Amino acid sequence: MDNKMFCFQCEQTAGCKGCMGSAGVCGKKADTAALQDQLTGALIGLARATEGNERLVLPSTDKLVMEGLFATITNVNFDNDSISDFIQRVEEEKKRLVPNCFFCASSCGRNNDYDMQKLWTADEDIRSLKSLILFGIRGMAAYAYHAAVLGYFDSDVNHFFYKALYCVGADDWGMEELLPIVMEVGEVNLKCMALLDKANTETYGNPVPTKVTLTVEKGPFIVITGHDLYDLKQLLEQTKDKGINIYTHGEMLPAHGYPELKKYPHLKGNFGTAWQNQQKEFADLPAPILFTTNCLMPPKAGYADRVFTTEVVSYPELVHIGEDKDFTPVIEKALKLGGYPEDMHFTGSNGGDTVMTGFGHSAVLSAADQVIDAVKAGTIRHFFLVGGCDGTKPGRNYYTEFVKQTPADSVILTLACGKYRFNDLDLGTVGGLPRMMDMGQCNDAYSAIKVAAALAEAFGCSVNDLPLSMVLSWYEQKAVCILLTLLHLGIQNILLGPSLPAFISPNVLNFLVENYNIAPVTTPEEDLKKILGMK
Ligand code: SF4
Ligand code: SF3
Repeated sequence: MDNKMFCFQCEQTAGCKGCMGSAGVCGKKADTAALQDQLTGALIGLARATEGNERLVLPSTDKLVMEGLFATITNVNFDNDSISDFIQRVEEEKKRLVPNCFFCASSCGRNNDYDMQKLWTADEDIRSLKSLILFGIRGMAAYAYHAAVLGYFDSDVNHFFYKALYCVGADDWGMEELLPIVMEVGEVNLKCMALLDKANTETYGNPVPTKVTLTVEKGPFIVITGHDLYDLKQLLEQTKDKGINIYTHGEMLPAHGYPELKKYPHLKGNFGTAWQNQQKEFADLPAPILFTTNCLMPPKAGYADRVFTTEVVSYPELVHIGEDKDFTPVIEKALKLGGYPEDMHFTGSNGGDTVMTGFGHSAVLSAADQVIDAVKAGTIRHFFLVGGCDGTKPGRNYYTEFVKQTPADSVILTLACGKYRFNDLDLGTVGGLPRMMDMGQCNDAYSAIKVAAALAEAFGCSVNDLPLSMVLSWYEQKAVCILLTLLHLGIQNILLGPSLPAFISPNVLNFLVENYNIAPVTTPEEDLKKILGMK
């Protein structure tokens, strides 16, 4: 194969090694991959230029860094023009920070952009640790961005982006120097997720348990997908009293639980299953689809004229909604397409026609006494956190089977888009609580952490001693920063699937196994036997 590109940042990377041909498995072309590398190298140059110039760093500099990192996440931005524009903005910002470097006759190279080839061809352990840092901060940048659009910032989080980028570009750093930075990604991401949780709950209220229909009513409608609640809010406002209904898709589903969003009567339900089914599910949709973040797959010609992007999401030829958030083109498209002539009854992956969401930390902890009593009485024997991303690999059926096979005296906490494999199952109740509770988007891993910490406190033990097991699925880079946060918190015995990241070298894996007992998933039967026999 012609090595035109190198990218191994997501779970579906070619041959579990790396996408190296003329396009990646996700559809990212080699020239786009090269531009994304150039953008990352420019961001490292910018981070270098902030050294000693901290007082010149503006909120707009921080925002640019977040956007630049966010734009390189899997399934976000496939548009060369848009990425070139980011590169130019980063170069201009660098020029503002270190103007003299651009006219220096004998450049010292200290503020140069970084050549990412050096990273991809580095010693495998160094490449592995730097990948954990880089992919982790890409995921974290998305969370910081969602908080920032709601007016929430954390200077520690913002500063860390520069520090981490600087480390990625440090060619003389060894494992001893890089390992602490890897763990720091997890630590700072905890702060970042706390910030986003604060931003979301202070702006839209604490989520409440909510039943969401999968039926799409007749008449014009818009499907909105991705993670950005601010975009949903603007869309709900702009479609008020226009006879247009709004349906969530993918990671937007948990929006139904937020009081300030669910109050809109035209926020009707959820359309579709997990992101990897979009090319099939959008094919005949008589409605526009608005992408606010990942996961965007290259749209098929049959429906591309109905797909709109906003924020840092971009795809050549698609209409992009800019910062003014004027959704008129989306609204006009919805009215023109007209929706279904009659109500359409869709079902989830297992035939269910509704799903539940809204079990954030506030809702779960308000039932803390009930939970503790049920555990003490032996009514609840075990908690499983089955969370993370979805993807195309057939092996991901593991998660459906795992959930189906969990015993009736256990509780399933879930989050992120992997839950579409089982969230329409009716698992009944235990100890007066629903057996399955959807805590929200991937960033709501923060809720799971809060609940686990509260249970540990109530039982006077560590999280590792709770009857709680984490069975995680990963796909893109947000999963990387969440995993690092769990490791930072000292959480052990995590089961990770459907396969381990290609960027984890054997030595780094050994470190993770020895210190955290992290293990790949095997079969639901074996893993359940191991877990329930273990505690
Ligand atoms: Fe391949 Fe994933 Fe990179 Fe896309 S994001 S090119 S699928 S490794
Ligand atoms: Fe899903 Fe793409 Fe990761 Fe936010 S939306 S979890 S895969």
